[in-house]
Amino acid sequence: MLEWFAIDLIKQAGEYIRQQIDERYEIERKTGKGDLVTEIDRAVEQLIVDRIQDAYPNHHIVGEEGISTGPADLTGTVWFVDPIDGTLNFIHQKRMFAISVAIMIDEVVEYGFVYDVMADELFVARRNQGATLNGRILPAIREHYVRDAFLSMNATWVTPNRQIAPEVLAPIVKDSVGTRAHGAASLELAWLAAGRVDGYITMRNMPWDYAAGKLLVEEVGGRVASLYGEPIRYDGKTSVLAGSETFVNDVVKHYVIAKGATPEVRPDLEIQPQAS
Ligand code: 2AM
Ligand code: CA
Ligand code: CA
Ligand code: CA
Repeated sequence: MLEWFAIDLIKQAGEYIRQQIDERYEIERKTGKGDLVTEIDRAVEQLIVDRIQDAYPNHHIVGEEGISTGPADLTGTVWFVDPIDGTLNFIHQKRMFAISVAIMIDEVVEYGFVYDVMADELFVARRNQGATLNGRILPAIREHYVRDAFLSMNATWVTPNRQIAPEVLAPIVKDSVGTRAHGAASLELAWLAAGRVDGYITMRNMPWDYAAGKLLVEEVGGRVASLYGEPIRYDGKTSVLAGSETFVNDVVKHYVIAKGATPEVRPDLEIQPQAS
């Protein structure tokens, strides 16, 4: 069965990462100083892709580190794979990174898996069937507003950047109970599903970052949208705003729309890409 196959695969990949984490490995820059890839990221993606292709030759895969087997229209069964989500954490902290895998069937995400490799915490969501953490059912998330939310968001988004004016998100940081930057999108969404944070905001995520975590959040009754309240797409870069329905509405209505922010990239503010 697909779910058990995926779990076995992810656990195997996790074991491989734990074996390699203290060894020497190559690190390469992708677009800038905060955007790195290691030999391990690539090896793990390869390991995962090989096993999927072996077991399910007609499935498609979209992987962060370049292994992609189409199709552009996302029909059939498509696996979104981020072999190490939170590469900077992997390199510097040796913890707080995850393997993120989502399975989309005919354009609907049916399964989401986020595996915190060092904590050995596996979050699993199955569409319409809820979410679990290491086999225990996660309860529905509690309602929040910005004023009583404990948030996960990178400080990058309140400095000049090309996605959003800093004045839009700074008041949210100020009004919330507290803001933390955890540096691994899939894990931040999984923690939201587990009630460990109450909101998550990022301005730049790709489907392999959020596809699994989004289903986790939705399966405990939360909502995941763009910062502007639009449905999230799976065909490219997007902002991500996640939390309870009341939290998401509060952000969109009282902070984003109130400031007149629109989903335009601001090339005039281009800076070195950084961890989002
Ligand atoms: P990654 O570690 O797999 O690259 C960092 O705060 C979070 O944003 C991570 O989940 C990171 O995934 C993701 N991210 C998406 N695009 C990024 C980019 N261009 N540079 C750095 N992190 C990025
Ligand atoms: Ca990356
Ligand atoms: Ca990622
Ligand atoms: Ca990655």
